[in-house]
Amino acid sequence: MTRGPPAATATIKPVQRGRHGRSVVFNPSVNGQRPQGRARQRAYLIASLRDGEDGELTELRELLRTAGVAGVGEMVQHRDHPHPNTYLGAGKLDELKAELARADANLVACDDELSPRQERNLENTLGLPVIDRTAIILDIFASHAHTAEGKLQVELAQLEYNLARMRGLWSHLERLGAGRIDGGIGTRGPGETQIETDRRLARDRISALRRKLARVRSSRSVMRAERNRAHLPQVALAGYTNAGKSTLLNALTGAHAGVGERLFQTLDPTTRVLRTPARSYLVTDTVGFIRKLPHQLVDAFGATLEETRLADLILHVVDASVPEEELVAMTRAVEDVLREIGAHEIPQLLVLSKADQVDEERRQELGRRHPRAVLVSALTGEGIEELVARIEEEFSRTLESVELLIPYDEGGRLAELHEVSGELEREETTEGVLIRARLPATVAARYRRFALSAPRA
Ligand SMILES: Nc1nc2c(ncn2[C@@H]2O[C@H](COP(=O)(O)OP(=O)(O)OP(=O)(O)O)[C@@H](O)[C@H]2O)c(=O)[nH]1
Ligand SMILES: [Mg+2]
Repeated sequence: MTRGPPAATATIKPVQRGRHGRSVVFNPSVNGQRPQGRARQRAYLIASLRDGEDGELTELRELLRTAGVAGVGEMVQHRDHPHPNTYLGAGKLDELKAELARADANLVACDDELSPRQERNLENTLGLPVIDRTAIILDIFASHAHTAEGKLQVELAQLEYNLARMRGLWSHLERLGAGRIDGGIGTRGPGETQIETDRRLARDRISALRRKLARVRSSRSVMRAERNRAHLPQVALAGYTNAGKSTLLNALTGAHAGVGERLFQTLDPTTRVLRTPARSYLVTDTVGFIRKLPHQLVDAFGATLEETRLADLILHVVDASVPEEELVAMTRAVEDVLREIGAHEIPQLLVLSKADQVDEERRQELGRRHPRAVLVSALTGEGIEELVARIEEEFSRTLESVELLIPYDEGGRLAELHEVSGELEREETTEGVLIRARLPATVAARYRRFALSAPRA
């Protein structure tokens, strides 16, 4: 086991966890190989749900599987709110304790983010390490981060999560008088406690990470500025994790974005060009969303999510092979994150994916419930043409007639305009090339400084 008995765990955990942005709870793979046979980490899943909430902890199980941890049992308590001190009620905890032994669990996984106090009390009561949903998601992100920016973002999110835990732990230890280093010259009086030192180190590291991220990002915003110069309409794929976004990007653009059956396969944005007879588009695939997405991640991934915020059109991809109730819940979770990052006013197209997994009856139901949506299968190609047509339609609806005067020393603009408008009229004048074209509104706006006259509808 990676952690000591609960009493000791409380004192060493924050220091252990914070080190390289990786938690010590999981060790899902060795050289990419997952352990065979009896799983090393056998988690018992717990959740406090409100009446009427789905009692199946499928998603938590899936998150654990992605992190390389087996689920060996689950227990749900229905109550209005989780217990503020122990998450589950006292009676339920007794029941759980017996179950843990029976199921031979060596870890307890909670479907919500726990307060440091809840976590500590649970560990003390149950005698096993307890991890919460946030720690699991952070761990998955840590093992899926590949680029420098991705790694920095995850480390920042993990440190912030741990810092909150240290604070909780610190007040706890202060009360016990355990945090103070006694004896020795210079340590008496109002000296720093160990936990204060750890917190200060964590804060320093957080500041250093923020500075590094800013540097990495400024080079990425340069890349984005270059893309913007191409003046192509920007389309972003957004959706729940595992919805099929990367597969769809590949089907639309012939790209080779990474696809995986596990959650949070994609963390870094991938942008590819989609060429249609009318014009070209930039399509960006980025990190998937999930219910109760840790706010530390939303903060840390702010710049990555900006790709979505800057889009002209969002393709909201949702897995159509799941029951309607789940589909609605996932759609809502995505809407929530889009609102949180300020992308909720961008026009959206609902894309129902994995059509090959949907039977005739469900197709009709989907048609009734989501009449504006496009049903596609990236696997069989079904609906892809229609989706491209719908993307064209979205931009065509906003076409504006523009007259632009492109000075001769801005000749590069002409090629761009051809790419973005398909057909255009051009006339050489003494001041430059006069262009008459019809452009999508968002694109026209980017050429405003070359405009001869106000746009006409
Ligand atoms: N049957 C079927 N499976 C699909 C289809 N599209 C994607 N999948 C599968 O769904 C799983 C998730 O696909 P991804 O494209 O990685 O999903 P994603 O939305 O990019 O996921 P994250 O990057 O984790 O957010 C993979 O196992 C795909 O093979 C489809 O049209 N039909
Ligand atoms: Mg993906």
